[in-house]
Amino acid sequence: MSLQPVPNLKSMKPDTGARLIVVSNRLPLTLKKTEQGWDTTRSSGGLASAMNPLLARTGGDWIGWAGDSETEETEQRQAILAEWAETDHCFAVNLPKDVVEGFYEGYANQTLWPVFHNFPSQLKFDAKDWEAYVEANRIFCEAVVNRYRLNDLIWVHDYHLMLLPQMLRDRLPDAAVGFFLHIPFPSSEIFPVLPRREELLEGLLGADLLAFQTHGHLQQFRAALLRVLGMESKIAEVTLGSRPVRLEALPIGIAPEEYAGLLNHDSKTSQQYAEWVERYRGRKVLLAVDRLDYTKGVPERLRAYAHLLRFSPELKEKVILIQIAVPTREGIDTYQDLRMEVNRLVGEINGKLGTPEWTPLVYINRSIERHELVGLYKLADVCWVGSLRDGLNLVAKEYVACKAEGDGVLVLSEFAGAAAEMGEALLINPYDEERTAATIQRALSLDEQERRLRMTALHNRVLRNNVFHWGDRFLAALEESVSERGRYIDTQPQSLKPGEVRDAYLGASRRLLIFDYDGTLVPFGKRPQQAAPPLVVLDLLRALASDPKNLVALMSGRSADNLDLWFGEIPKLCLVAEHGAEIKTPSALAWEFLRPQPPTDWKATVTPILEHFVDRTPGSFMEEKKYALVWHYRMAEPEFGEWLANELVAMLEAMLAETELRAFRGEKIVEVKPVWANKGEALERLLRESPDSDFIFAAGDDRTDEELFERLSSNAWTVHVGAGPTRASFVVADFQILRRILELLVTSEAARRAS
Ligand code: ADQ
Repeated sequence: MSLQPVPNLKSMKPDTGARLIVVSNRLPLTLKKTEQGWDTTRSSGGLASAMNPLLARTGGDWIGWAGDSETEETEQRQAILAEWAETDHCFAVNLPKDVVEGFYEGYANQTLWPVFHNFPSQLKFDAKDWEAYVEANRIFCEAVVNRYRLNDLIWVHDYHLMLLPQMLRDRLPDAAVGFFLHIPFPSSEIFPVLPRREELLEGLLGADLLAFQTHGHLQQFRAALLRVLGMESKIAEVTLGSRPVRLEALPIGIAPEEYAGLLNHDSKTSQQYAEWVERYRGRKVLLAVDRLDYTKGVPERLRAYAHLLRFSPELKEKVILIQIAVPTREGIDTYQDLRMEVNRLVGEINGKLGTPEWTPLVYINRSIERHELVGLYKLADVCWVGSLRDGLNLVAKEYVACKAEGDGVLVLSEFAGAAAEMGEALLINPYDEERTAATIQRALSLDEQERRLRMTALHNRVLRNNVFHWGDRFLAALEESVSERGRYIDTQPQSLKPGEVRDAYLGASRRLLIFDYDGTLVPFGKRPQQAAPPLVVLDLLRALASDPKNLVALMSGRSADNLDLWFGEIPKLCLVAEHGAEIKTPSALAWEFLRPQPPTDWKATVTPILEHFVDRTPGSFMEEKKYALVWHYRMAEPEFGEWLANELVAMLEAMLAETELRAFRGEKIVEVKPVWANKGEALERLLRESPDSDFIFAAGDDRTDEELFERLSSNAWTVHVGAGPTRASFVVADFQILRRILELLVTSEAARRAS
């Protein structure tokens, strides 16, 4: 059997000649055992609907499970699988029966599916299912590795295969691996309930690109990274050592030509359509098409429909709802319960509200042919998508694609990902049956002009953002992310060589030296006040600052009072307090604010939150600075401290989103301060103070120093103290090595003068 061809095939294979390998749990073809032997059917569901036409156009291999486990290997079965490989480039992965049960029906569909759709109450977990999930991912990995050729692009799909990206990274370190999540990503409140959540996130981070259906899902993913792994990320990127993981929101599309082709050139579709027009003449048709899954809101829709009929007697015999419900995951109890509930509601509606001439609800509990589906889309006056939660929902787009004349109304749940880009639909909250009924009533009576305006805008957008456009964007983002790897490799910091820095120092005529204090010149004390400078540090700073060629700045998160107390006596030393909020230059007598003093009334709101965290965390405490509040947890139990710090930052981020304040993680601290109070800003001021420096040296150990390193040019000597990722050009292992190098600079200069 070959896949349905797509008209006007245009190869979108990248010019590099790279092949595409698509990996998903199910292939677009399913093996079914019948009484006559093995047979091939089309797989149902959104992933197959979307990827089929895309892959037909791009070319490439598809690796997936055939939907049936090998119980007895027959010649006929072998022959079918060989034909799939030959004709359709579909390569079946063999999953043993017990692995399928634990992996597919178990962890994927009874643990991940409910949690990812925000239904934690439906979660079931068995550690054996998890093992099967790991094993299934391993079998998929083996299959990909066997087919992989250098430069291939590997595109992994969906929640069944969340461990696969990292498994592939381990086996094929240079491979380009992209991952697309078809379902939503849950809120950061719900994600942590997931057993084995760390492994899942780590598995995903093996990819070069992680793409989601909406920005909302992407943000939830970032929040989960922060909360569960303590990893910070940028809006569009997570950095892992030398490799970036690009993050994208790419709502999936459909292949509109497929629908236009059936509507305009297929006789079976026209015949079927004509038959239905005749059958439902004089009645308005509402249409709903779903897999029979509890996330799709079928009972909620039926109850809303019953409400509509009860309270709108004028609709009697004038309206009909056609509900198509494809059976799915029938081996799972929850789905059987749902099926019974829906059957009961169908009976009740038709029994209680119908008349001898009128069956208000037509319920079709099977998969229907494509030409029938397209005929129904064309026929329907209203398409009613009522998902309680949905990654995107293709039915919404398919319906709109069939409305080229601008007729018809889309009623769409605000909890479907599609709502983020289909604003002209009438949006509903499917949990509110009464208002949903009112919206359906409105949809049925919307005046023609408004109807056309809304549908035309939707239709044009569905044509534009089609599945090919989506595929292009995904593959382009994947290639871009892979090419960015070089950027990180080139900038891997080198170990700072004392001889080289000494030569540059001696050769310079004007020098600017910037040092962080805690963790850079001295080790951390248990409490901030215990890290007073030893004599050797004071002498070192004094010697460096006294050199007429130098401007030396101590740039710290500490308060101005604290810096004055410890370093105020050193002549010509420039001090920068609170990460750059205040500065005291050698030429000035007093401290200067880098920005006009901001209001500090926010402290009254943030203080009780930090106090609550102090209360919960033995050994932690709060520090108040002029511009900032800091929660220190250096003395708390390390894992508990990290865990709470993630929670605190996630909580504060949401709370401070609209303000100029941000919550920052530092070395065992969470600090709330204005976003502008950073070392990068203070640097501008120092460069004005010493404009013609031909030697710039900056050393620091934590995230606040990274802002400084980022702003300095590549000619500067940027030095990170300690382990961990950094943007600095050089690293030293600890504060002692840095001090020794600085001493070398001082003694070398003195020796040169003496000679
Ligand atoms: P699904 O949960 O399967 O997909 P959806 O996006 O609605 O949900 O796709 C269903 C597909 O099945 C559609 O293409 C539809 O035409 C087809 N279909 C439905 N009922 C049918 C029937 N009775 N007969 C024949 N075909 C039928 C997952 C996510 C979605 C996401 C898609 C794609 O859950 O949120 O939109 O992947 O990314």
